[in-house]
Amino acid sequence: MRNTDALWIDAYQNRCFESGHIHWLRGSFIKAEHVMRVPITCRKEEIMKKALVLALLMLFVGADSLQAQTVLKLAETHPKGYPTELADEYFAQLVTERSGGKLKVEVYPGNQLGEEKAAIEQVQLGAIAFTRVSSGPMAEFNKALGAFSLPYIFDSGDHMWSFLSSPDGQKLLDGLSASRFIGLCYYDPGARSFYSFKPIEKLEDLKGLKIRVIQNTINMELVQALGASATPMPYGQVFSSLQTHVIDAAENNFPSYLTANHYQVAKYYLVDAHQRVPEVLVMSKVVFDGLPKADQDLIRQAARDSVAKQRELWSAFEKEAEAKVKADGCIVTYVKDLTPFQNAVKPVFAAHPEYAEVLKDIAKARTAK
Ligand code: GTR
Repeated sequence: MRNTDALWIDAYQNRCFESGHIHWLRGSFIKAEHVMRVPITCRKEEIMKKALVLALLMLFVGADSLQAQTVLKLAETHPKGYPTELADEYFAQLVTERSGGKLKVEVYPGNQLGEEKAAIEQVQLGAIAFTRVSSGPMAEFNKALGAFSLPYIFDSGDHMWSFLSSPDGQKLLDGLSASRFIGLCYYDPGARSFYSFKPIEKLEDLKGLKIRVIQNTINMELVQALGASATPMPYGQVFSSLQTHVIDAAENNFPSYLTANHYQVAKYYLVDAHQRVPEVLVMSKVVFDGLPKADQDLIRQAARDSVAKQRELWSAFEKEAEAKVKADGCIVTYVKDLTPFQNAVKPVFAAHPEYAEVLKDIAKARTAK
């Protein structure tokens, strides 16, 4: 036997061993010319087998899942079907489609990944890629965003969007990178107002109430300035706290009041629209920095493109939610003259001279086209 024959036998044994056909060799001398043929037969079988396995895999799991995919999680407080959640889904769909399936954004609604503060912390660390949250809790991580919690600073949704869409609004979003976030876009938050199971129809009715707030300094000061006491707590605990009278009141927009079922236990809603605290879609800077530039651009663009969708969904659902709670018997009172409220909160502004510049920009946006 020549050396080359021995090599062939070796190769043949190895292949057949791997494919479970070693018994073919036992006790028999294989001539070189046979060996030359046999391994080819054996390889063919293997190739056929592998092709069959691959075809079955494609059939059952789809060709997409066989390519390398980066899965990015997105944490959302609201339940499935809420306007911000639908916007997250739309954003996720754009990212998946535009990346040809290379990037996959998975949306986790209903606090599955934790309450907002915990989700923000995990995004900052890079354990979660994205979260859609209110800029209220974000202010604890990036002080500049606290400006949005100041009361009565926007006259209307149009005024707010005029600011958010301006370079000054973009500057606040971009400033998030200093706190290890990428501010991707703003979503519409509607207007926040107070509600309680006690009748509230005017400023004096708020006096002495224990009101739940989103945890941040300005919210605490705001509620105190109105003569009430502030109880910061996560969103997910508000319903049971109202039900068991741990708190007397809370404050939010009509869609949250409805979908979190607060309207069932706190029937009095006083429309003072004290805040419009923009929703933000943020990404972990650690995760963002680890992606190729093309993917970073794709994500930024998909987020920008999801804004119109969210605003459209929001505007329809805000009206629907208001009508639903009224139909359910909630007593909704609209404040006619905000002056006493605005006067009462003056100390909050006095305590925060650091927001003077941004307040000028916000005032400027009032008249901007
Ligand atoms: C909602 C907001 C949520 C959450 C909640 C709250 O309006 O969309 O992200 O911040 O308020 O009061 O905690």
